[in-house]
Amino acid sequence: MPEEAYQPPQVWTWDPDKPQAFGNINRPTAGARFEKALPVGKHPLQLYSLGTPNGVKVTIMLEELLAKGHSGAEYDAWLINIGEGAQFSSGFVDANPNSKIPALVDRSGDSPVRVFESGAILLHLGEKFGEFIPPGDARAECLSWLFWQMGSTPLLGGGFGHFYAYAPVKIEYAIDRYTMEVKRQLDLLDKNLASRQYVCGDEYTIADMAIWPWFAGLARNLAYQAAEFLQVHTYANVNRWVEAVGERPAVVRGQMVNRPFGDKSRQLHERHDASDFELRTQDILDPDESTD
Ligand SMILES: N[C@@H](CCC(=O)N[C@@H](CS)C(=O)NCC(=O)O)C(=O)O
Repeated sequence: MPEEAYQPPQVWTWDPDKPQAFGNINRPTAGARFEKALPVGKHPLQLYSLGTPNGVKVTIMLEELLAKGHSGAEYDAWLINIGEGAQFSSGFVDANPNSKIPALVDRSGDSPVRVFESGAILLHLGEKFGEFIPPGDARAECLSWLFWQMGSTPLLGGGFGHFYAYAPVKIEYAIDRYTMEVKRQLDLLDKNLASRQYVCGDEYTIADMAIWPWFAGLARNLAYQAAEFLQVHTYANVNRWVEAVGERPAVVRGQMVNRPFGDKSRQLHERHDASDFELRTQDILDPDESTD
């Protein structure tokens, strides 16, 4: 391995002028950077999010609950543009002190309850409506895969995706390290899905909703344009599951919510009513530019 030029100093200091992907928003401190309240709509659930894999998990769950007839799952979805730093407003930090989407405020009770971390939001909603978390022994399997996702995909996104697609320099050591881990994750999922229809068994659960957006992104070459590099097509069971889950109408709708990029007919920046999917997509609201 070539000798590295960089030698870490005794004490790290932040240099905001160093080239860094997402350098305009990243700082080594937490907390609000400006005063701004969050908007509040008419529904019991208020979601503050963006259509990234972590955001999409929750909109899929809400659309699945509504498809099952749970009117209490009606929600207002507000767009949080993380590229512009909207996650650092005082209102958002009140909803999620970690300043990352998604954040949910459940206003169905006497006082608002904030829930942050997508896994916690899926659990909160699953328990609240008694759906998509199987009872008995299967519950432990479901929660195990849910928490597997929480622990594993930061290595996919923050590790592999960052160094393969975003870092200003291509570092072979970092790309090798995280590629090895992502291919291991793909192989693990593929082996797991060899004997079951869904991640936890033959029932579709919150674990599928958590894991699917990340691995569907890889399989469909939407995440980091790395499908060929990772040879994702060779994981046949993963691809079969990606297709099956992706055909669910709630999954199709969930991916449209809070999505400010891609095909305009698939972009629903804010969602306040079921009719918005037909009436308020960007190709209708902003017809002048037909694509991106
Ligand atoms: N573990 C968190 C991860 C959330 C997360 O990383 N969100 C990203 C977008 S996918 C974000 O908001 N990033 C903004 C930032 O880091 O400033 C979860 O599952 O909710």
